[in-house]
Amino acid sequence: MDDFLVVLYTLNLFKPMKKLIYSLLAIPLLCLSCSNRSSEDKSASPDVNTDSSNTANNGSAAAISLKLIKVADNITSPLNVVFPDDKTMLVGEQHGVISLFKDGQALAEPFLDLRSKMVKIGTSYEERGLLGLVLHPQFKSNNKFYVYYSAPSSATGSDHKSVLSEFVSNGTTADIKSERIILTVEEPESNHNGGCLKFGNDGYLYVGLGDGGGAGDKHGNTGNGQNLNTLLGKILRIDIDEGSTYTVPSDNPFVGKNAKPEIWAYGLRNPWRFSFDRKTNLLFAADVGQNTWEEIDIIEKGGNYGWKIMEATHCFDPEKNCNPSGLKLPINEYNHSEGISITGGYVYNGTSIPELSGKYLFADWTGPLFFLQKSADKWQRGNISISNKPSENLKVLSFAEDNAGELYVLTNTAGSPERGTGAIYKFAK
Ligand SMILES: [Ca+2]
Repeated sequence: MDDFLVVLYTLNLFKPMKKLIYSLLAIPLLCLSCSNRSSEDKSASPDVNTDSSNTANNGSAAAISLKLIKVADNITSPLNVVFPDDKTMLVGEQHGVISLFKDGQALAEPFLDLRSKMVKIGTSYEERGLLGLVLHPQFKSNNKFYVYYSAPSSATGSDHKSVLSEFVSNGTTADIKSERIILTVEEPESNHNGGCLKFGNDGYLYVGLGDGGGAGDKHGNTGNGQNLNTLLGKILRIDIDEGSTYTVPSDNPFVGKNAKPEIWAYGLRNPWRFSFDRKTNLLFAADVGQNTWEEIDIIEKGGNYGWKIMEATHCFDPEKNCNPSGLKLPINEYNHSEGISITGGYVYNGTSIPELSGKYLFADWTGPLFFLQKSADKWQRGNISISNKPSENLKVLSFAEDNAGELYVLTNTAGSPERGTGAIYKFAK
């Protein structure tokens, strides 16, 4: 059934048939980060909200119209773009190649080709690959950068392992032999691999991991999200400048407790992109939902973001009368009438689009672009329309932020790492 839905997406027939599918099939939708479902999946009722005062539907904000300026094409699956300086960008694609662009043109030689270290990436639906890329805060002086990719594993019960590694640039390429493996995490399923990497202004590296995959966080008694003795379903905080691999900052919330000390926050399903607001230092994360609800969270030290007890502000397991006490609920959510898989972005801190200033820009993978703005103590959601949309069929894979705080959207026309056309666009007025 999953393949059938992928085909519908590819043929752009999914939206017209969506209502029919909903009415005919009591099955969860296939989406980025929720594939490989089985018939025993739990379906959370969208009507079960444990506490109406905690609803994340806070009204809507007036729409904003923007333009897109193409800054790169001739690529397929851009998941990460980082900016060594104002004239160069590194583009990491899901299939494992990082390219260096100077003044909008890719250099002929790949900056780094990780394919020899990775699992073979599927040609249709695929959640594994080169998922994370970030520059060291002192990249200009030490040339270090970090990647997160899916590597083969022979461990019992593993589909593959997620690998976090450091490499060193020589300016126009990076020697693959410069790899320093920092962390590996066995992944029981092919999906929900997280992979977002960001440095905080504390100098520590924050790493997002999905719940290990399958559906409904099915591994273990409580699922991985709520299990503090696994790194799966967490955001980690580690010091990659100390030790042969890394060390754990002494002020991490679970140091000295019966828990993995690397954990900064937990109860996540598949954080598909998080970012710090440069101005406020708030950490915004998009957590992909299971069957019904997509959510945005503000991640705080030691916070439990609910999965799999809750899907956004709704009971998931148990389906009714779950206990939300102690859980951090999202600041906003939307259901699967508006999209199927959230893609987190950035708070805009650039100068070219004043009306977007201080607003959190994000999207659904199927294309709709949104923003959040704080009004009193609520986060209201508004739509972003694109006046010069290049295609009606753009999957929003990810976002990027340059050194000036301007934002970019990373797209593909097919939603597959080896098919369709990829492109990177800068947002403009
Ligand atoms: Ca949650």
